[in-house]
Amino acid sequence: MENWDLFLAPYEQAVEELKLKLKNIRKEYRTLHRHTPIEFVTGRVKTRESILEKMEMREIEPEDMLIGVQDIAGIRIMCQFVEDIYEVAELIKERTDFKVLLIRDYIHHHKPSGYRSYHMVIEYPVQRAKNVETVIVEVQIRTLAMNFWATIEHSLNYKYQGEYPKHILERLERASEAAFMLDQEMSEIREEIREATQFFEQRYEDPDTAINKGNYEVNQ
Ligand code: 0O2
Ligand code: 0O2
Repeated sequence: MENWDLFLAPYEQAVEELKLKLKNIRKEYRTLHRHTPIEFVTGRVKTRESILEKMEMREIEPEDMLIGVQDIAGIRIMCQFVEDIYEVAELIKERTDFKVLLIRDYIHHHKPSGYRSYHMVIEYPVQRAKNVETVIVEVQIRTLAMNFWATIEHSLNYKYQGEYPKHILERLERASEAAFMLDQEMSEIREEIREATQFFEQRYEDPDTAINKGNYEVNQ
């Protein structure tokens, strides 16, 4: 690769644009006083070093880089509830500004590590100064509990490089199940949580209508 900055530029642009578009979905739901399936969005572009490291680890030849490393651009969408993940996935499938290439559902089929998340690989056209460059972006959709587990496991992985001692592996498995159970418990009471969130958001934005006119009952 001769010029990495030039190569990575459309990926940077794709991440910025997608973050903005997804954050606007959140805004739209909030304006309508509806429960938003998107809690928050983050994004990153892999560094040159990280791309080369992944290629070396997986023995990917330079000419296969674009097929072998599908997460050069990565978007992560965090949701409150598991049900929200599938709602966001539907919103993404219906969009006309990009195309979904493949889906990996690590929620129904979690990874042996205990990793749970819903991955979509999309093809996103980036309008450059004089041409359109279509880039591949990996979108990970997960609950806050799944994100908590994955973040901790990812940090530990730096130390152990996947070769966990038995006691840590067991704890990680147990923690993954605990996170899954937490999601299930939260799903059971999600209607109540949604109503409470909407009430407080409305009170914050519009104190007169929410409190003085007793709007607390409206969403029930
Ligand atoms: P807000 O108003 O906080 O919602 P940048 O690359 O700096 O231009 P950004 O979006 O600032 O882009 O950074 P990044 O790292 O991609 O995304 C971080 C966003 O995720 C920030 O939101 C954080 O507030 C939000 N975030 C991170 N962790 C949490 C969390 O645990 N809970 C919640 N609710 N949000 C979190 P913004 O974009 O600054 O906007
Ligand atoms: P980063 O920047 O560190 O997040 P394959 O495994 O071949 O089926 P591939 O290409 O690895 O497919 O894609 P996969 O597994 O669908 O998604 C890769 C990304 O998912 C990883 O990116 C992680 O972000 C996340 N991920 C997958 N498995 C795990 C896991 O066991 N633990 C954690 N914490 N995250 C996981 P990278 O490459 O690690 O990049």
